[in-house]
Amino acid sequence: FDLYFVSSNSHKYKEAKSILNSFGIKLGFFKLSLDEIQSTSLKEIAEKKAYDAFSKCKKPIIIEDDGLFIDSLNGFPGPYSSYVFKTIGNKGILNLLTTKRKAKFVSIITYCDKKILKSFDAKLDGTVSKSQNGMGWGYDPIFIPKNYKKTFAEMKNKNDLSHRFKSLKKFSNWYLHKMES
Ligand code: ITT
Ligand code: NA
Repeated sequence: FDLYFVSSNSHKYKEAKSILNSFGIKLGFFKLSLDEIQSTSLKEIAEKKAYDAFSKCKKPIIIEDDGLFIDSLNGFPGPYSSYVFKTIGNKGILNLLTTKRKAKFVSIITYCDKKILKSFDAKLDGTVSKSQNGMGWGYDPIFIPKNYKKTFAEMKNKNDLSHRFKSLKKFSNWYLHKMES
């Protein structure tokens, strides 16, 4: 492989691999848990994570940092999405919400090699559903993208419209140009 995805989360890798494949990019996997600094900036977390990943793997890598930002909770869980999922989970999130349910998923992809550290971000607006629907990983059973009626977990085409699709699309445009020059 020319490019590796570094993450502890194989769900993220599977989706990233399939998305990048559709753009003609093959993606390997280093399953590693990376140190995450405590910061309110996803980009800062992502760039530190990417640098750490490159130092360990010594190959061109990408990492991804995501967050679910809920408007009525002032953006919580945001940068704490991974921890909040492991602690209170989807049930805990549903218990915190009343009528206002607007939320967004944010994805940052950071590329790192010997010379370059570069980030690509994207967001997807939506709402938090009233109950968990469908079988999926992470927040998939409670996130409904804007203009849709189903949760990510119930959709067949999540990978065609997700926050991950959008950030990887930006990344691949840049990456494919870079490989040509
Ligand atoms: P890394 O090792 O790559 O950091 P992680 O799972 O900790 O893996 P993040 O720090 O990016 O990943 O945490 C974001 C959390 O948000 C993640 O653990 C999921 O619970 C959730 N999440 C991110 N993208 C998601 C998606 O497409 N569908 C459902 N949940 C998602
Ligand atoms: Na993480």
